[in-house]
Amino acid sequence: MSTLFDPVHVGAWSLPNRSVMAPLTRNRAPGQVPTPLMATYYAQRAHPQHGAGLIVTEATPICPEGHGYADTPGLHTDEQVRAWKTVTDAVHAVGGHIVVQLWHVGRVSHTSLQPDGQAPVAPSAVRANAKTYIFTEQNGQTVGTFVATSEPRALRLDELPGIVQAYRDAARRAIEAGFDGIEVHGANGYLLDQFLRRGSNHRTDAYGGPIEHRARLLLEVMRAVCDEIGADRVGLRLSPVTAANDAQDDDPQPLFEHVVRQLAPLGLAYLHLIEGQTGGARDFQQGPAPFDYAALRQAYRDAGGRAAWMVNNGYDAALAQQALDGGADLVAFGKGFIANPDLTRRLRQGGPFNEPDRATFYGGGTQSEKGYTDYPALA
Ligand code: 8OZ
Repeated sequence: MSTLFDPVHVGAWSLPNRSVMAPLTRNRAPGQVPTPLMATYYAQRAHPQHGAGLIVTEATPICPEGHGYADTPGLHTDEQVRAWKTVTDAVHAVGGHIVVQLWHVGRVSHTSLQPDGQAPVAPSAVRANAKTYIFTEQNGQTVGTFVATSEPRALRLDELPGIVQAYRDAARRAIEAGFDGIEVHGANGYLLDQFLRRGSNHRTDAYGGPIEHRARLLLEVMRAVCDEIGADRVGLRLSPVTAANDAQDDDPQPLFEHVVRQLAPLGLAYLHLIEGQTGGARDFQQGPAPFDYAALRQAYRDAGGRAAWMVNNGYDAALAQQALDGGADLVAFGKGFIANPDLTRRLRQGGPFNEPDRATFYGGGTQSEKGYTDYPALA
């Protein structure tokens, strides 16, 4: 039987343990460029025994239109590539592994964050009943506020190859920036998830309607990035039942089983499943029945899929061991890694755990170490 603390081969990587730092948006990259403090933050969490066996970065937009929140770091300019290189160098210097999560927010954005104040792009012109995070000037001070997302415009059919190309370009830049690979963000109601689900995809062309059509863009993106950097350096995050960002589908089981069956021949490094409501109830349900994650994995394995199976959402040491005993390969921890740079060591010895400070999850002063790099490791 494997434990969280045993090494594992995943795709192209030999990971020292099975504990993964989940992708975590922190809004600490002014001008959309990674900072030296971000290098410190990730390196603190990269120790092969005490920290994460694999780090997945915060969600990182692949193009200017892919941004939907203030001060998130992109991967679409040379300056961003150079800045990310200092992050990956710092992580590799301590023996860590790091992949970048490639993100396009689609309709979960605000005109003030879009090039020339344009409407955000989406499968269909349907506004998300969701909030996004922007900075505004109030009395000479910059204040972060949550605001309603803007009305999007539907992407034209002839624009979709450009979206696929943007993912491909970002995958290439990820390797230039020194990342060990990428994770495609297919979860939480962002662009690729918007195409998957009936609530946000009302298209009548080859990218809307039946499951096979709604899954087309995601699958084209996955094939493109695998072709660009090798499937053994590529993961994908999915959230079959989340309601995050107004994600809605009335029958997710056949939808996601179709997706994983189609992914099976690609030879991905890992599949990353958010179980239940992102950051909330693990038994959250959409559709006619509780989602059957075991059936999803079986559908993938039956189709010949060999990727490592990563699980996430509300895990502690006991639940993680249960998941590994049940056939999962990797467990991702979010809030635990915000507050504990040496979370893996603490899980192994049963604590103690620093408590995360919610007030500093987002923003919190781009140059400030508070709630970011000042959580102590055990002596
Ligand atoms: C929290 C705040 C902003 C963005 C996700 C990228 O839910 C996010 C996100 C989370 O995947």
